[in-house]
Amino acid sequence: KVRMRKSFLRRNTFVLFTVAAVVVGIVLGFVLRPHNLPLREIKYFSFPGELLMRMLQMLVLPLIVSSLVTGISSLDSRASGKMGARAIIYYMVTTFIAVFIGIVMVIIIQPGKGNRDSSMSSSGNIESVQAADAFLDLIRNMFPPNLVEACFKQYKTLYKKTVLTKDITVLVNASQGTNDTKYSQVGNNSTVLQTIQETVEEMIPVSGSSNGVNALGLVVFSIFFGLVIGNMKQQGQPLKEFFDCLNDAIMRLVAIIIWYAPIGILFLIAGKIIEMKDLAQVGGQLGMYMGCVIIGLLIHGLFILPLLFFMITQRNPYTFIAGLIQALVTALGTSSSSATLPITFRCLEENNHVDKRVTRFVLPVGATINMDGTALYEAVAAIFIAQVNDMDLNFGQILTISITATAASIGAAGIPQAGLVTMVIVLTSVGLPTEDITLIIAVDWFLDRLRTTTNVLGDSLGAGIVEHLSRKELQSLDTNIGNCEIEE
Ligand code: DAS
Repeated sequence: KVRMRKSFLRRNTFVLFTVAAVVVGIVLGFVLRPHNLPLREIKYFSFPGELLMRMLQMLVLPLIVSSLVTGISSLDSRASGKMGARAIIYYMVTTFIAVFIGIVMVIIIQPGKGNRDSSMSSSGNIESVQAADAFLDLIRNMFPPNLVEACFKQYKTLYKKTVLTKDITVLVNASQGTNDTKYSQVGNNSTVLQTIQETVEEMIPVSGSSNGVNALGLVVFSIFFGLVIGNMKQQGQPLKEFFDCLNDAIMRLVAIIIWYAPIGILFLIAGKIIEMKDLAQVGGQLGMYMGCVIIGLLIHGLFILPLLFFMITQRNPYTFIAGLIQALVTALGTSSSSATLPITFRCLEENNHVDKRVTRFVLPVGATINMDGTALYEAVAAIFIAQVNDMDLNFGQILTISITATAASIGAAGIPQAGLVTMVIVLTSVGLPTEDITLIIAVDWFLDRLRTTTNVLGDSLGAGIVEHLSRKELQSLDTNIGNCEIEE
């Protein structure tokens, strides 16, 4: 009883500590904001948050490989096949529901209708990425030619063609009708431009750098590698034990980092609030567009996904979500599903007691290809841009947007503003001007946090659903293991 109370307290201490960090971060941000801190100070101020991002990103590569190889090799091919099929069906169904919600919202609210806000202007020469090219790149990224080095080059193909225009500073300021000096303190580059350039550069890392990880390539390799080791039976035991031990070691590192997480999140949120543009200055159309995305994400994340979870598992979804608070807050603070992955593992296994054989299999896959928030956002943004251009989309074009938004969300990496960059695929597929991405750049950093949180929520509820649907396979595996132990 004492032990139960202790772990209950420990868990709640963590959650309260994390929630307190968010509140303090928001208050601190708004208290310091009026002081117009120069960019240098903001950079220093955000440093603790950057450290958290790096600590978590450092774990992504070993975590994805060790958890997938361990998770899949511990299942027989029949069980992993069934579990994988359930996960993929869940991902496809929830992503299409998210896109449908987004499309309904943007058609009802019509944020782009009417004359273009004077403050919204777009120009610049963002090269479009043909949908077919992007699809081939997506498949190509699944099979990195040289595993280690190519893992750091996934974005050279898909994103090198999406060259964000250098005059975004002007566009961003114009889109908000301000020539905010704060953003011109570092020469020509505004903070927004810097953020975007850093994000895009993050996606096009120098080979061997630790920035971008080709999660898609790693996931595909680890799935096949895990299946092969699983079929090697006794001969594969040493490898199985190695990856199992590696996974435990990585999760112990997570247990240490999780103590620092609230501090990092505090400074990430405060730093972003200090440097953010006044959202109040955002023009009417842009504000309506934001409202569309936010309402859509809330409907999907707080009603549709929990309803689906309850219908399948007959469990209270909100109790399950309460156990995910730290992961959701980390997603909000980091804008990165991949960076949040270690915390998502810990919340599901420690707080919600989801079977590790399920989390190790579905979480790395989900964090890479299941992005409901991103799919919803890309569909809304594409139709918003069509409305701003007074372009009436027919049913076929809306269907095309639904499909390409889903594909683009699968192709988007779990790193900040990945959904903004893959948006060019959706726009190109229906002939919309890709340079109009610059209309929505100014508010993307804010919406990115919300859609990343929705992505992590979808992955986590998915793990709970897949575990429930696979309980027969898991029980028979436990029985087999039990029988083996008795025989031994
Ligand atoms: N930031 C991405 C993620 O980590 C989502 C996006 O950019 O749309 O899930």
